[in-house]
Amino acid sequence: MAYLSRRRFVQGAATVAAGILAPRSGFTQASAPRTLRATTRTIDVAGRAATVFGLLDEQGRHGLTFDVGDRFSVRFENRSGEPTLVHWHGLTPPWRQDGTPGVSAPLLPDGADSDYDFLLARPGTNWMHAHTLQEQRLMAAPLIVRDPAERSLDEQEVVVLLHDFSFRSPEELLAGLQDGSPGHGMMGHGGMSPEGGAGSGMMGGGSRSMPMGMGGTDVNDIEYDAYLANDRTLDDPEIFRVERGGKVRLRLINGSTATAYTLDLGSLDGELAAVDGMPVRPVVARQFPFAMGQRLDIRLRLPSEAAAWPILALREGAPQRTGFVLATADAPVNRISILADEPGPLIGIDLDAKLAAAQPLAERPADRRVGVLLTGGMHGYRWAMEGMPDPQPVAKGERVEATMRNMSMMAHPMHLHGHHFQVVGIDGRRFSGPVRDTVLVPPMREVTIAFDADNPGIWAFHCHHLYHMAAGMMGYIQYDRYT
Ligand SMILES: [Cu+2]
Repeated sequence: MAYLSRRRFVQGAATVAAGILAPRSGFTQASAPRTLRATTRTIDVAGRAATVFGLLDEQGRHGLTFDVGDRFSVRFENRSGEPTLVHWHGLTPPWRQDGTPGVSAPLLPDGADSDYDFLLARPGTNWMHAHTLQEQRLMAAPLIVRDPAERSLDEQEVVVLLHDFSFRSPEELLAGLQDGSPGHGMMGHGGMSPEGGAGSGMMGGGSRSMPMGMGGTDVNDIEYDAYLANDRTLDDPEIFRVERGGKVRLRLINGSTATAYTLDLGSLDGELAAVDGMPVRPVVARQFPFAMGQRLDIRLRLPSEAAAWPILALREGAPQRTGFVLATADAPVNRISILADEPGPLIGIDLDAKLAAAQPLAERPADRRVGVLLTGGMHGYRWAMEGMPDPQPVAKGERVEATMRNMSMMAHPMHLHGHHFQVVGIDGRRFSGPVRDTVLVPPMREVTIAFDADNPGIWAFHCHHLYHMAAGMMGYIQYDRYT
């Protein structure tokens, strides 16, 4: 997919830079360029030092926070020691600024900078991550676009990014999946050392690495060393101090590369306000399915007593869990085990089937229908999107509908870059579902999404399971005119 000559990219970058230097009298917000630095850092994972990447702002905070209406005026400094590029997951920039290496731009060399400048037209809980195996090594951070109108709600914002962590390199994990040999890629449940995990990594019954879920579907294909919430394991969690009776807005990001969860609020009722940063008609529940790449915005009204409320993420089909704690100033926080008594629930699309977008797409017949078969399996670890040309042509102004039928035994969280889509069909049943950017397609199920082709370019359309993507479950849509 070598779409861009180096020369054209340089010209594009010069245009962006000129835009930053141009008079900004038309802008309502003065927006001095922000700095985002890709770097390395050391975190402690279960008592062992781990070197991971970081994406830090000028003040050393993870990720970036803006107000809607700001410009995403950012100088990205790659000081990570490796070539990289970062994708703004949930934003809809001009395509050259999408951060998909080999498509929107080449990888940025270590030591180089790259400038970005576009309008942030929508609020939302988004995130940023390398569109490479570096995502596994925590090249990922929150990217929050606040709505200033919501400040009057007096909510405490709690931003948490989940991650699945391995002491092994992602290259080793992928190679292990592809050759399927014991001790590569997969580790034993609870095993904290590669040596200890190698032998016990095989699940009983010889089903290679995966626990088999109900109905014979495959759930997890990598056993990780730890599951993190803001870099912390559940036995040493981040504790957010909250007020009795206070209002909290959880902004949760599943930045895991290959792990889905059920978000479990325990005794608290949560009002789901947005999925993937896009508002939904509120739904109240205590548990929410949470696939890779997705975000959940959940509003809580805390009880008036002094207490601690663990918010857990239960690993799908396995007992591991991660999370964080909301606690009033005087409340003791009990130690929480990283293992539950039971495996976490399998997740599906029941929640999506119940959701309705607060701002649905306009009713309109499709101008173009695309059919995609999601195929593959553990044998040889090859995954694919079939039945769709690569790239799939679209034209500006079209309403496009894509029907994805999962012919494999694993669920696939499917992500389209550069657009938000509405879920408009599940197994042939039409409805006006949520608007989002990543939707889970469970095994042997069919999901139809609709989007308006309003952002010319070449855009990735892929599974957000990092290793499925790396092993072939990646396609593109390409506008007929996009320069
Ligand atoms: Cu997948």
